[in-house]
Amino acid sequence: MEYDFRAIEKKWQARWVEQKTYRVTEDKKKKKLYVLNMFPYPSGAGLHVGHPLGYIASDIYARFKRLEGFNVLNPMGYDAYGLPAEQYAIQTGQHPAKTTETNIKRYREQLDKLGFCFDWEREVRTCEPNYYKWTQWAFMKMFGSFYSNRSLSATDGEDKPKARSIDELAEYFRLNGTDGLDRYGVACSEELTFTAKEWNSWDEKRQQETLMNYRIAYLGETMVNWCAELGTVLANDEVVDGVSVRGGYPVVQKKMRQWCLRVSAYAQRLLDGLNTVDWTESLKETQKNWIGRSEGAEVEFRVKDSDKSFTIFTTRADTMFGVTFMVLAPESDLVSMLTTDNQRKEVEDYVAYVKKRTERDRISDKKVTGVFSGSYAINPLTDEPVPIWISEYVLAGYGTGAIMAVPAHDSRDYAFARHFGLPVIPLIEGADVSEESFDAKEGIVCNSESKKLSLNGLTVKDAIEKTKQYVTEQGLGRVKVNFRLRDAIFSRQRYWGEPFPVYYKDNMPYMIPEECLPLELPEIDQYKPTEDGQPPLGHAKLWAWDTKTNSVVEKTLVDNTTVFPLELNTMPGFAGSSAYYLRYMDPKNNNALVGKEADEYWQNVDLYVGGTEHATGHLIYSRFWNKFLFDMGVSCKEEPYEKLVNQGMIQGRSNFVYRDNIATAEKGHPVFVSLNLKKECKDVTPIHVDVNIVSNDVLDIDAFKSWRPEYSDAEFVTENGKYICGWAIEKMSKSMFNVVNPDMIVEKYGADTLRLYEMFLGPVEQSKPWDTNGIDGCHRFLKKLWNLFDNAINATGPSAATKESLKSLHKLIKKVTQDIPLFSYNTSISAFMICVNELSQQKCNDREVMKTLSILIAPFAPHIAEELWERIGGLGSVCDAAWPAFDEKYMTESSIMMGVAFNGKRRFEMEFAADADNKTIEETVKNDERTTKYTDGKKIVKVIIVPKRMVNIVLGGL
Ligand code: ANZ
Repeated sequence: MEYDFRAIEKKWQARWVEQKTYRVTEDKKKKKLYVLNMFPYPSGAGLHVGHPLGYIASDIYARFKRLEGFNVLNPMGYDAYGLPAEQYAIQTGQHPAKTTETNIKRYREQLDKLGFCFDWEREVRTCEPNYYKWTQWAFMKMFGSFYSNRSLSATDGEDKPKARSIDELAEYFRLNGTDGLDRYGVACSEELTFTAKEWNSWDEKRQQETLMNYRIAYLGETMVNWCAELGTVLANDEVVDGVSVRGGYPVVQKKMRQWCLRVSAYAQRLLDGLNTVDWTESLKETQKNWIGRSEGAEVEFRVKDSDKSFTIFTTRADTMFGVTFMVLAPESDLVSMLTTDNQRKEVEDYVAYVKKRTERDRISDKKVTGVFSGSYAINPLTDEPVPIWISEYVLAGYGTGAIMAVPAHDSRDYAFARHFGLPVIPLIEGADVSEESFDAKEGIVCNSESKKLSLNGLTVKDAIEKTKQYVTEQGLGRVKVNFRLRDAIFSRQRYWGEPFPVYYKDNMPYMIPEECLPLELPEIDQYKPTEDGQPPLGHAKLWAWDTKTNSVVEKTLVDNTTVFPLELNTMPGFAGSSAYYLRYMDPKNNNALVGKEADEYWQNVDLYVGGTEHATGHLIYSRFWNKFLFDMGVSCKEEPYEKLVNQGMIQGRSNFVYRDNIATAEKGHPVFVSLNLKKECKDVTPIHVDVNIVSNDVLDIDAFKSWRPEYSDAEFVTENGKYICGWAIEKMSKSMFNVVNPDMIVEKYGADTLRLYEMFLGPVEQSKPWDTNGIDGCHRFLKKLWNLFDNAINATGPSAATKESLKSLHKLIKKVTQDIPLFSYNTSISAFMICVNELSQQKCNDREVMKTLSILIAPFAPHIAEELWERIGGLGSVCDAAWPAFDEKYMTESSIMMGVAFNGKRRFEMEFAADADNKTIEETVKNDERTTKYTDGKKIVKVIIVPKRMVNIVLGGL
């Protein structure tokens, strides 16, 4: 029988649906295992062969674990909100829901063809109300919470850093104001001080505004790239040189009130959690850098001839003797406070210049800019005045937005001092102060002595400690840990995202009642911002909240007494992807994001597979989100993803044709020369050709002509009748015409071949080029496997596995069982190829061997495995079989073959027991008839035995 992969794959895909083979329920009798792929954004282009790489890798693992007896959850869904659908809507008027639906359908068809073991009953789509209800719900809980290191109720004794109800904080303010609050480590945007009396005298609005400073989801003033002409906020990469990429309109930095999430409160826990998960070191390092923990000190500097002072953050308190100027961030409130009248004009011009620069420009640009404020600060250790400057290299959002500058030991300060002619005081003995030699962490401190403190002779480390201690004792400052991790801006001026469950009363936000969730995204007729610069939801007619009926009503009814305007921003892309793994555990639950039972059973994700592009954004936000839900008692594990594997990228293998420009000009029509002829041409231009009309680097000329009609009259100079294309490895992209669609491969070779081949290309984590040319090898292997079974099925009479066959099989069991947990699939596949070759040579037709073989191949090539399993007499689905155990006894050799040589000439072979000793071997050889023949009466002088290989008999004379 032929290997008819098309019929087989169709049959089993239908059978799996019909029999609900991949449906999974919480089964307490079995151990759980949760495998998760980063869910896709369903783009219009569909899947290319690079996309399924991770899905195949995790599918193999999921199937393997199921065979090992685990109850495996392997769900799939769609990250369905996003910009491309919205942009398409702006261009064409097509509702993004429609585009998204069409794209999802296409994805699903493509995914279904690849034979994944997804439980589609658990599918989630982030744009569906019954899903985003829980995104809105979590946001509401964050609004209702603050974060502190300890509980504020003294009797409680609870001591854990976590999110707590904002009511607890309001109650504290009622009783104490902010008095004593610093003992609890309460996270906030700004340190506030007020008394209980003040708090109690404030109206609701003032109290609400104050609480906003502490909420985990809060409205905060943040800097955005504002483009007045486009009426919208732009992302950093939409702005170049102070103008919008689209339209070239001016963009300025503007403070805007936006929803933010206090991710920074969780910085330490996000850092600590990395010690408990099984991720690669490089990924952990990326996260650590992003979180950016930095231990230092905050020190107060007085302003000369003034009662004002300001605080700076430094990690090098030891360098205070080398301070020759101070620098403020241009956005800092200190700027207007410290600028003298003489300098005001110059400072204002400078601040206006910086407003046009994005933070990215400011960090990456090496240009030195700045302006003197006119004021001086007093160095608290030397009592000497130093000038206060303003410069964009100090960022407003980090530390205190003000620094002490030590040009001898910091390269940015050095560049600044050189540019503006400020002094440089070296502080390390023998250190050469130049731009290249700032790293003085190992040196001995000098030039650091005053009446107050002496650091001379100390190491840098000791000097830092001594200074910190002095500063703290003298009340000049305090030890401070800073994190680079910022709060996340959570508002987007877009349509296609989750609406906020928020209405505004007297300009303050209020949540709609929890039982009214979800608040559904309203219909609008235009997807652009409004004329007056409101986000697209400004176009919605039915978008106001009636507090009497608790329902959405016409905007015209807003009276600001019972009917209020609803929030016009929507949530960003990462909102829906932050807790989706929890929803898969219990996707249909209408009463909770995830029910207790499901959560306690599935716990968290055992294996998470996805791309490195999510190493910071998604993985930070979703870990934060999960920790918050953990604090709320919703998720039972602090860390959502135990093990994480990043699959590599599949690069494209592009093909080229070569235009001979001279011949083209001479003949008046395009002339293309084959690859190996091009060296004879003086002037050739390589032109990308669609890889789908090239096979084994041979061009389908007719297909090329119809693909590019402008070349329909072209002449092709071939080699042996073939036009050979050149090739190169490039990014897989439409513009390089090297995108390989998996549908075509499936059509031609079948999904099992595609699955095997993607894994055979190389280690899962590595990036590697796609090369369709190699796929035949994998396909041939499956045919060979098929034939092996075919022979066994057609064989008549009883059969028993030979020792060799059992050895081949058990070698394979051992290899595959070891390789799969290491994601070393390419080596597993090589082992399969070797084993199938051996079994074919051995003419093995033992049914038990075949049965085991079909179980082993099932994770990799599930369709053919099912078919073979059924044909060989397996019961039910091969998915429910048990993974075979390998037995060492089949692998040890019971006997060995050794060559027998006479005077170095190999004459014949003999079999010995594997454990035979040299004496037995020598005796057996001597007694063999053939030995008598080859000795031919000569004397045996010596017998040399090379263990397990050779017996050499040295003969003497007669
Ligand atoms: C004096 C000094 C001397 C510094 C020296 C460094 C080296 P990390 O490790 O990233 O926390 N700094 C503080 N706030 C800043 C801001 N808002 N924008 C730009 N720079 C800022 O870096 C902390 C150091 O970066 C601080 O220590 C401060 O410069 C600077 F030899 O103070 B340092």
